[in-house]
Amino acid sequence: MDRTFVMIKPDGVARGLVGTIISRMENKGLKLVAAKLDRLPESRVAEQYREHLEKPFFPGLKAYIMSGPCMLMVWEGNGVVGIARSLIGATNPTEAAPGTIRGDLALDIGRNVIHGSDSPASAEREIGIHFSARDLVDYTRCDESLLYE
Ligand code: IDP
Ligand code: MG
Repeated sequence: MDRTFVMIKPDGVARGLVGTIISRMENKGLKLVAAKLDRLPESRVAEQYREHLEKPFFPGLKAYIMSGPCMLMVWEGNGVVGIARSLIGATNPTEAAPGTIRGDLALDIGRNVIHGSDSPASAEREIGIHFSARDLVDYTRCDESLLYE
C-alpha cells in the first residue's frame, strides 16, 4: 500500500483545524498509520524543506514551521500521494480550488495550513525524517472491502 507524509503546520494546529483535516482524509477512505504532535527542531525543518534552503522565503518558512507544534502524520492508500495533494490543493490558497483544504481553510501562501509530500520518493524520504519504522502501525480499517474494487 502507498504511503505519504502529511503535516498540519503550526497555524492549522493553533486554529483548531486538526480534527477537521483528519476527518477529511479519513472520510476519503485513507488510513492513518502514524501521528504525533511535535515541535520541529531547525535540523528537521532544513531536511524537510531541503529543496527550498536557498529560496528567499526560506527564513520566513523556517520561523513559521518552528512557531508552534505541528501534527505529523503518515497516511496509507492506493495512490495516496496524489490523492492527498488533491485534497490539500494548490500551494497558494488564493489559487486553491474551493473544496480543498487550502481552498476552504487558508488565505495566504505563507500560512497555508498543511504540507503533503509531492511524490512517492519524497514521501519515503520525509516519513524517514520524522518517524521510525516501528512508529508505523499495521491494522485494518473495517470498511477496507468497501473502499476498493
Ligand atoms: P507545497 O507545500 O505545495 O509543496 P512548495 O513550493 O514545496 O509548496 O513550498 C513549500 C512551502 O513553502 C509552502 O507550502 C509554503 O508554506 C512555503 N512557500 C512557498 N512559496 C512561498 C512564498 O512565495 N512565500 C512564502 N512562503 C512560501
Ligand atoms: Mg513541496
